[in-house]
Amino acid sequence: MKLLGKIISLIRRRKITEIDLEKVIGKSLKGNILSFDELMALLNSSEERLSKESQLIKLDGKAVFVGDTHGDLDSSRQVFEKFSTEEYTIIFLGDYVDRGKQQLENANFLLAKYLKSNGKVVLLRGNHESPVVNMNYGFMDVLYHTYSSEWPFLFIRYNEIFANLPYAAKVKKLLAVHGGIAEELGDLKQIESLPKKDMIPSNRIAFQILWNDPSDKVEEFADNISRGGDTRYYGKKALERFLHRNKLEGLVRAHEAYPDGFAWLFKGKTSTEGMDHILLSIFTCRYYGIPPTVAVFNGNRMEVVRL
Ligand SMILES: [Mn+2]
Repeated sequence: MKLLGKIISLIRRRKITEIDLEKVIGKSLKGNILSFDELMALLNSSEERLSKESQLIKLDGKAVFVGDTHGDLDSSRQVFEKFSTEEYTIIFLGDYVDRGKQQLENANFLLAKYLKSNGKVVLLRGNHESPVVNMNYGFMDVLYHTYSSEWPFLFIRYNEIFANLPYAAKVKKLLAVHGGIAEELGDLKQIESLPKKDMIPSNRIAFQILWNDPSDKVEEFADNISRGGDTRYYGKKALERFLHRNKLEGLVRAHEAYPDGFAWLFKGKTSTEGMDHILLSIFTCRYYGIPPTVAVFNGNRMEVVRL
């Protein structure tokens, strides 16, 4: 009966939504752990908002693109110190948990900033925002060591929230995703109709958007030998065709830590100043021995900036 009572109490707490976002942000920045009820309120409120987001966020104006942060709270904090949400929409390209030192703090900080921001903070989904990945690369362990017997419930709950994160953002003629384009993806409308709450994810297009890598050794698509599974490489021809069909000019993605913190791939013309390639890869986590880097788009010009 004791266990049943506990389960009922946990289920009831799925309804708590009253939250002090400043307190969550302050605690996260100090590395303090949120109480179970604070955390439930944060996750419940996040789910309520995220479940209503389109899978493809459409934006105009200035934007900052932030690559993988993987528990690097310092980088996430620095982004907000350097770039104001009054001027920019800040688009995080996924992979908030696993690997780094402050995974819980980073995820909670970003969710709170998202809730506070009225659309000026966008959190896209990465391949690590899925239980099949974050049970193996650190996040589940962090929950286990932080929340004692409540950890399995929280592990599911976080992943329920992650499964509501959108897959793509469009800023003028640029598209932003975590990994890249997918083999069966022709039209942007297919992104808009991707299922929400797809935890694994089981949808093939969603899966490849999160996992695929660009390669200049491939023209169209090929097996991604470095990642395996059903992941693919995509080449310049495939990307050009996709961009052209959707009246786009470039792709901004993360997912790979290039030595400089960024890489330009696939030479080609765009109307964006500073952009003579059609793909920009960006990475923002300092734990890979690379300089954490973001991409700043002022509406006409793209610039790569180190944090
Ligand atoms: Mn990734």
